[in-house]
Amino acid sequence: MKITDIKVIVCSPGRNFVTVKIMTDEGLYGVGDATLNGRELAVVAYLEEHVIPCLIGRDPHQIEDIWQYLYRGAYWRRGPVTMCAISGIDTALWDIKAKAAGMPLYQLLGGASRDKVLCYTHAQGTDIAECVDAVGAKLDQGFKAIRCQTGIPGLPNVYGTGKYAVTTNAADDAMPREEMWSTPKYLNYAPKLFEAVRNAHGEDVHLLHDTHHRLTPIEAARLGKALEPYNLFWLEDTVAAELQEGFRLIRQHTTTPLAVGEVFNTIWDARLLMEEQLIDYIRMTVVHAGGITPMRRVMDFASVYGVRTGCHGAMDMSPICLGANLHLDLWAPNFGIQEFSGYLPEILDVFPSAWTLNDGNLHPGEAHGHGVDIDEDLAAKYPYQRAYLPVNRLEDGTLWHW
Ligand code: GCO
Ligand code: MG
Repeated sequence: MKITDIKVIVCSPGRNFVTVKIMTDEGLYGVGDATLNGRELAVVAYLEEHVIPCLIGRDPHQIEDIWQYLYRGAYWRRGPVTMCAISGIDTALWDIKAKAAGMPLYQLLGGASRDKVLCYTHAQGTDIAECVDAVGAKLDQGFKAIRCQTGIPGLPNVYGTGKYAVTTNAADDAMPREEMWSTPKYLNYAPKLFEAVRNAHGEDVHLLHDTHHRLTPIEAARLGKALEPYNLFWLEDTVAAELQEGFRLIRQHTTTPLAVGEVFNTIWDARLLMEEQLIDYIRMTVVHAGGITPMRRVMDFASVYGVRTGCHGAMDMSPICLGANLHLDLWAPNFGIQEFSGYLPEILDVFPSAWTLNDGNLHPGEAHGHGVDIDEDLAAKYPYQRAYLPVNRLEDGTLWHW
């Protein structure tokens, strides 16, 4: 088999997506997600100018060699733009291989280790009462695990809450919006949220929380300790992800399980965290990690240290990325949970998907390949819109982690 053509399709059905489509001389094609939220066109240029010309005529079955060629061969390794581009290619190649084999992708990975994939969804409110109600609504929909985020008195527009909770491209995102942050206000308020949610909804639901890299290690340690009575499934992204050593201090002080890694893009970003068992869940995901080939390695490496998986799955990972993640989730012996924030209906129309959601669990489906496609005609009706993630400042104006 030979690669005859590779297209990069950019569309914005409510938010921007970059999709790679690889065609072959045998008529089989595969698709992969290459979306990097807020930096989409940098990945498009990387693919069109530097990757695609090298792959025309190559055998699409040589997934490992193509991955090494694009990663090692570039000399300039790592980084989100590079790794999203490689991921688009790698995911499309696995899609082709599984279609050629006449199997759903999880069979090629080693088969299913479970019947269904537990997922967590999001509940948020501008205040605690609203978030408690939102948790109730998600429980009514059948979800078993719920990430809770609330606005904080005195701080407008806190991440994951209010108007900006749904990660669509809002009209006012054409330039970076500014949010405001205060760690003291947050640390005093966050435990009250979980006290209220447990009081209202009991002990059975798994509760998660995301701090979006905004704390220092000792602040994260304090928060983890304060949340212990509420028995969280995980506390996510407490400190800046670059500071792997910072987790040593957090770990010494709290038994709240820790998750990190949505911004990592290679296994080396998480090596120390896993080797020293400083985390419980690794949040890396197919699109930002460079594809299925390296994600399988991350998952295997994590399993050696008792670390479980918790793939990032917000709406800016396209349904293709979710589909690919779900095949890995169904296979991985050390699977933990899959994030699922859901999609707008127009996104699901553009990306016809074999995966299903039932009673708080996902399944990748039995379609050959990874089971997600792109409707190119429909995609063309939703042109790209420049959109940024927000930036964050402390109350005195200091630029802070977002
Ligand atoms: C999550 C994430 C997202 C990210 C978003 C950035 O845990 O789902 O923190 O909300 O902010 O994916 O593009
Ligand atoms: Mg997060």
